[in-house]
Amino acid sequence: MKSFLPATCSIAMALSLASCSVSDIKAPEPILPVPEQKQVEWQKMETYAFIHFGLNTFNDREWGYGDSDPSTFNPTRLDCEQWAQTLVNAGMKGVILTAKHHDGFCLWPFEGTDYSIARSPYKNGRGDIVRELSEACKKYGLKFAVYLSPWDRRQANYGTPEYLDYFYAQLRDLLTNYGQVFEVWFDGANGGDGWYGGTKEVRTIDRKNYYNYPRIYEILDELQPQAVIFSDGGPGCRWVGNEKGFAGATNWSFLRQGEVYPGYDKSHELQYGHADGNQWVPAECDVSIRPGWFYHPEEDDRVKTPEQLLDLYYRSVGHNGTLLLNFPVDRDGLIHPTDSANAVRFHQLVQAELKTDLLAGLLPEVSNERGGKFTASALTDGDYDTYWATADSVDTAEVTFSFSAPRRMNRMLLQEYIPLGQRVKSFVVESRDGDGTWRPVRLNEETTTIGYKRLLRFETVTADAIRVRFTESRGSLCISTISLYDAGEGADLTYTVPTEQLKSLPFSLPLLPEQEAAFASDRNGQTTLFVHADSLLIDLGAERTVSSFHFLPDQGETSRGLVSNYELSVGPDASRMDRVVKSGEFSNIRNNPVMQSVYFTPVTTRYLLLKATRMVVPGEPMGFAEIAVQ
Ligand code: FUL
Repeated sequence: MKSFLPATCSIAMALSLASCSVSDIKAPEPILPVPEQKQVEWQKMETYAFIHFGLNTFNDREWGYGDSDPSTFNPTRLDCEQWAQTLVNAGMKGVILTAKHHDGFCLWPFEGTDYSIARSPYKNGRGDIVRELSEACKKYGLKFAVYLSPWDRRQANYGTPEYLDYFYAQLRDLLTNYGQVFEVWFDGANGGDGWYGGTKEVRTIDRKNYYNYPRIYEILDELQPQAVIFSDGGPGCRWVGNEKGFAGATNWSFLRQGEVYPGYDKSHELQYGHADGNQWVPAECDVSIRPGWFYHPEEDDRVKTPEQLLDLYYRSVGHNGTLLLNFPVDRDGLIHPTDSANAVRFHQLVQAELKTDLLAGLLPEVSNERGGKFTASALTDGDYDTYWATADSVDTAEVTFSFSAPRRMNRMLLQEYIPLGQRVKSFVVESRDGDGTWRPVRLNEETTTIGYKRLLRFETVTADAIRVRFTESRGSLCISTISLYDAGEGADLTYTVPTEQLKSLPFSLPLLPEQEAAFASDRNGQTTLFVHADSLLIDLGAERTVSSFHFLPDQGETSRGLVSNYELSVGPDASRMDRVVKSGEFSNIRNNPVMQSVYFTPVTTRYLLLKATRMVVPGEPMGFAEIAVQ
């Protein structure tokens, strides 16, 4: 181990080191923006759960229109302790409950409406699921939080200033009567149409200004100052720009203040943050364990596998974000056994892969050290709040760990000390061969930002030394932790999401060139058929009895050609497609372009016609990665 002089000691002091005590050496100055303490605490939670539950659960909907009858809400075995226990076993540190989703139905007996649990058969109208879950959380040591949809498709006065009083009253009720919450979740979605007191119309609001967010922040600061506020652009934490559960490998915890609001048209930027941002707004990666956010029985065999969840963990928590994993509670009022088993197994996999830190307690050799308590030993002491820092003028450095004998390794964990800002812009990890040559480890993503936590999966190497070269930073380095693991045999597997195995009756698309039409039936989700018209004709070749239509939207990074509202018709020949079997919306397709299904009363027909009555982006061709008729 080389010895380095603390950079802040003058040469004169160095001559008599005794006069330069540990406490003389000051911490680096923060580099703005920096997090509030509550944002640091929030980030340390790493994984927490979402629960989507409500009238939608019983009406097979993703976005209730606001007209489902409260008497359909009838979970007969509901047990919030089962939820809490499952979540603890899955390693979750907290849970966010959809107290009210877009349909306006309240899971607590809010007095301002008759559209609540008080009007349901559940506990004869005396139930309160917000209370039941908040109490179960206390019992099982979970933090609790609420989702309250600003959009309300039930309320007659939605869109007027009076609705805001109603919304603020809901917020006050939730934040006054159910104990502390760690987060408040404001959904940016606003599809426009709804029941709205029976008017059944489209209402557009100014998504940036209508809700008067500054007023909402005041209410929150008054009632629950410790809560982190989620919305597309923060201010407490931000949406990651997708509902697939991952952030970019390059991920800054900053946004340019005031630029991002619900409906921001460059939401793909949110995966990466704004490198030049001036506000600390870290990313939260939300994803459902099933394709939909609410429970649908036909998704019972499409629950994400433990391996898929593990992959998401590396790309969310391991990409400087948090993982918000949704559990669609089922119609009994329980977390479904498959979801529970997969989530618990996922947690076990994380623990198994990152079990034994090969660097624990090792003292690395560093090319620069600030000195004082900011020494290299802080990197491996297991304490996030101690960190190794370089001198003020030093923004590149090397950290080398040597082993007495070669070791197998394939995972690395790095953490910056974020109370002083996010600094690292690029780094390289290299291992040393038996012949003394340094080679970069092989991985399939860039090594740029670190932030609160960065996890790397790299091809297994057996090496007698490993080093990290920090090659670019916004200032001196402040690194809290470096850990190294051998995730075991099979750790080199690259986890890919299997293409959906969709069964279908044979069909052809008579009005389209054969080669392009094939994209919709090649069972390769990466190829998409684009139809430059507002309808798609499907020919089953002969009369068949059918009862459902399915399609996977375009799966590109920004999905194109998303159909938002549709009409599905059948008819005896292609020129007489006049019997509409179903019409409706593909709820939430913009943010979550998963498989879409339309079920209808069985009908015998040779042709089906899907008409797009509204596109998410008007004027785009309709996109179909896969189609199936059953
Ligand atoms: C979206 C909503 O529209 C979905 O229904 C779901 O609640 C998801 C978490 O956020 O924007």
